[in-house]
Amino acid sequence: MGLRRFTWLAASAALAVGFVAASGCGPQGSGNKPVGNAPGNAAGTAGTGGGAADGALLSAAEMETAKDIYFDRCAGCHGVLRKGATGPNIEPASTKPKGTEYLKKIINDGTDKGMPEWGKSGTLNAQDVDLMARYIQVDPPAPPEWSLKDMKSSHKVLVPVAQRPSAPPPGRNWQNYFGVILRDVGKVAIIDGDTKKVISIVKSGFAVHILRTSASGRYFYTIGRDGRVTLIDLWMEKPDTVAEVKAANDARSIDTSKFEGFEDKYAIVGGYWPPVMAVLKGDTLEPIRVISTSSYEIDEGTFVREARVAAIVSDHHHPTWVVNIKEAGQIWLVDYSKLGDGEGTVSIDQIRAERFLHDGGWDTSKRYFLVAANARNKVSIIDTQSQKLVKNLDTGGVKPHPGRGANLVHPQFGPLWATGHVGSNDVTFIGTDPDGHPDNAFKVVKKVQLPGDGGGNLFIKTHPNSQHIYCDRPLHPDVTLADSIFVLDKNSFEHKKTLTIPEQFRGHKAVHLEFNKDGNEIWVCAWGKKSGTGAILVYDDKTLELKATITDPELVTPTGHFNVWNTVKDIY
Ligand code: DHE
Repeated sequence: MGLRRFTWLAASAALAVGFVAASGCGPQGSGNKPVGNAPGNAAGTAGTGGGAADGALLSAAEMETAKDIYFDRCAGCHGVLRKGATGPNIEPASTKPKGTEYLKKIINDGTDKGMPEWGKSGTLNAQDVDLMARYIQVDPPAPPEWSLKDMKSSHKVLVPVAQRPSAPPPGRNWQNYFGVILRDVGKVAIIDGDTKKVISIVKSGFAVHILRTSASGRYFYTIGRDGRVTLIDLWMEKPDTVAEVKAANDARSIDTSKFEGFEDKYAIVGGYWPPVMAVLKGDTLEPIRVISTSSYEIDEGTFVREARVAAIVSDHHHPTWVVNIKEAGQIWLVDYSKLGDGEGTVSIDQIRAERFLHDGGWDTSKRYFLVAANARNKVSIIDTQSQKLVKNLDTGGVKPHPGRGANLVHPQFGPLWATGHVGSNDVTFIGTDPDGHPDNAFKVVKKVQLPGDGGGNLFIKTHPNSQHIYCDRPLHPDVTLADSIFVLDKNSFEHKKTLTIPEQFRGHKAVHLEFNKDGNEIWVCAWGKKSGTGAILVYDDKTLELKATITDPELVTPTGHFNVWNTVKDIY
């Protein structure tokens, strides 16, 4: 399964193997010590783990492979400790009663609730599927920690601030650059949105998840699934990495300080493992503060070690970051105004919201933040001015997944924010203007269905200059839906057109949507396999016709793309 991104604790691996060695079961002398109970052994005599329900064994080598596959493919939804979040709890107590054959079927075929079809899609082969079905019946090994000291020792400034350009590249509309994630090759492409030319390919962390910009727009920050952050300077003639740091072992989110007076000063990384917020200096990535997010969940007050950081957004009106603590169900407003060089104070206001927070974005006014608690079918809405929860709103769909959502001003309903769903074909529109449209505020004012059964939607996007709302469906098992984009009319909400991707990219997933700076082009990633190249498809927002296809031998597995201007201003 490729390189190991996660250096698991030798001690934990040894422990896992040691448990079996102590239990004295399984084939011996092969050099690969078995993990799990041999048939006939009383399962669970040491801990809840052991072998699979039907006694299948994992050798030490299989254990290593399985840990890497689990980290790459499963941990995001189920958690490294397997207690569940977007996906269900898959600790041995839940998985063992189901048995290996049943688990293989789920891993191979996926489910209509959003579990990908890992086997059918060709991502995992039959051997891997079998291995993972057995692995999730064994106790999860302890994942490694990552301290501020570790972060500091991984930190590198490749181009000192004084040696960087003092002005933007002449003659370039750099605020219309796009940063494109090339997921499986650990790179990011910088594309000039005007010329549609790839101007730079920059190395990044493993399977970069998102890009965000500094408040000035000059820097792109990338966050890899391995917690590696790279800082890309867009003022260079050929944009390149100027600093890097590994801020966690597993991460998904990053943002920067956008409040007046703090532009480009700080970046904040959200760790999945360890579950932390790490604050970095904005122009060098020097780590200056780390704060654990392990906490007590809001349902019953149980301590959650793996309380991970999901979405982070930067408040434009206050010196705060809005940090979503997934498993705890809390939204933290983190005030960085007194942090200084890391020695000062960070104050945190904790808002009880809903468990399993995932992704979300601002309303048009940037006062309200709306985030999906996807495993609860809810959107939590907070007011960043009063620092209070407004509502946990049932979306009426299954597993809301907005990305950052889509904002529009409807002639009848006023300002609305919209989300699609992974588990159903609903697109839900929520009123966000309590002053101007109090009757609609924070209610579902409209729900429309995308064509065809099932969900599979991940991202939804619009722009103030556009009359359209665009929805992808990359997780839909039907390839003809997964490679299409669905366009809704902003006023009537009607499904206006389905954009099909060009013939040579059929079967690629059409994923993630982003407008150019002027809001007259919508860009879509055609996400194929690592063995081939993908593309960026540019559609004209007025005519809904394909306007350009950006290809390049290096454009492999594009999964997300971010326009500088729209990311700085949080336009979506
Ligand atoms: Fe994402 C956003 C987590 C799978 C592409 N994804 C996010 C955010 C989180 C998250 C918490 C919000 C970040 C923010 O705003 O600060 N994503 C996760 C997962 O835990 C999950 C379900 C499983 C995993 O192991 O990572 C997951 N995500 C995926 C994918 O499979 C996608 C399609 C491709 C990939 O990277 O593997 C994918 N996620 C994205 C993208 C965004 C994102 C492109 C940014 C959306 C935006 O417009 O801002």
